[in-house]
Amino acid sequence: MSLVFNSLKNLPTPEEYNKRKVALISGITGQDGSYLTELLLSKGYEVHGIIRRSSSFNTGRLHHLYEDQHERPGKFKLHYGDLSDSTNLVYIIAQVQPTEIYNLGAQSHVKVSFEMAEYTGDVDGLGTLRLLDAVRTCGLEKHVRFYQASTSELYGKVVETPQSETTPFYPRSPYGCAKLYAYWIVVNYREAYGMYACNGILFNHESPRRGRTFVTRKITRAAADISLGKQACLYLGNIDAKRDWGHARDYVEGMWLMLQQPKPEDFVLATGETHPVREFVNLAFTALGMELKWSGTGVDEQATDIKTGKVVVKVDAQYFRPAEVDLLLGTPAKAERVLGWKRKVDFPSLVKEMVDADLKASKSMVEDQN
Ligand code: NDP
Ligand code: GDR
Repeated sequence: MSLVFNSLKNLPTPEEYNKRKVALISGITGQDGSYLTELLLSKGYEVHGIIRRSSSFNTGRLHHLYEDQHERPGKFKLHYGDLSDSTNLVYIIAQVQPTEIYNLGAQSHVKVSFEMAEYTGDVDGLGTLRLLDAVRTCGLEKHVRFYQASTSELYGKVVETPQSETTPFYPRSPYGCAKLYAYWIVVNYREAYGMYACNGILFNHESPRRGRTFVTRKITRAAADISLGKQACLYLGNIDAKRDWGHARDYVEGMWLMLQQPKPEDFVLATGETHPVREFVNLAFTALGMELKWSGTGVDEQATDIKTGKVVVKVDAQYFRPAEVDLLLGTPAKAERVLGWKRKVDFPSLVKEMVDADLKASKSMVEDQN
């Protein structure tokens, strides 16, 4: 702990401290972490990320940036750590002395959270508390600006639409419940200790870097593979669920804007549009020159490619969740008014960008195999 006490002795004044631009990101290896790192480096920040030790390679989304850092030494550094390890978090914060912390680290898969409820609560809920307390242990609570990756899953069961900063919460999964704790502990530390801490209540955001088990990426990868004859059929769960889908690159800009304001507040980032999973499926296959005809109902529903007569999508009950969030539709009105935030990518362009990227990747794998 001597590092912490040394860091306290050498602490600059708040003015000196905040002249520096040093960001610490948990969850840097994820979809949002990679886009946020690109944004912050482009703005001249020194960026530090917390990565988990893994027996397999987990820094693929950062590879291009890591290569670059040889050209910009000292601007980008990764530290081994975990949101379940308090001492490690204190050590990293004492070493880095960040001016901004973005807490993106989480077990972020809603369905998995039903199978790993305690772990999800520990990392997504208590992990946020550990990070906030690490800031206080280092004596930085009046210096650091803190962003919490809150989520539209807090709304869960529909109480009202569109969902805004004042809509009551009703989470529907262990993930949603863990994130609810994190949301309130951020509000509490802001009020109790005067910390600059914000919740970004972000609706679903996707990209070609989206994890492969989330529905959008699962669809675009499978559609690309099916169009090339590498896969026969895509199996999905509830295709009637509706989501408000934006592009991750637009949303990380909103995260940064939240930490540049005169006072800390919570903001929704959303598009103001909602679409069923089925519509995403139709658009993805259409982008690849296929046209789907749906038949059957419930778990017997399926889609046939009109041109070939082959069944290319089937509903499979194993992908249904014990409790579902049927409809998400947010309003970005406050973020647009206060932050000047505006999303740039619309829904059809998002689907197209993801399909094109997966088609290209799938084709290059075909060529590799030949
Ligand atoms: P990802 O699942 O792509 O990334 C999650 C990140 O958290 C990964 O870097 C992962 O590391 C890391 N992580 C997981 N467990 C731990 C742990 N125990 N300690 C430290 N790090 C850990 O998520 P996204 O980038 O999509 O989302 C970022 C954040 O925003 C998450 O908190 C998510 O819950 C939240 N969110 C996401 C939305 C979306 O639509 N994408 C919408 C609203 C909120 P590893 O690579 O090693 O697995
Ligand atoms: P979500 O994203 O649960 O909204 O959480 P996901 O893409 O997993 O599901 C969206 C909707 O699609 C339905 N669905 C399927 N989902 C998956 N993953 N796989 C399937 O085969 C499938 N078939 C249908 C789901 O039931 C659901 O209704 C994401 C995560 O990024 C969270 O971390 C984040 O907080 C929220 O978005 C906002």
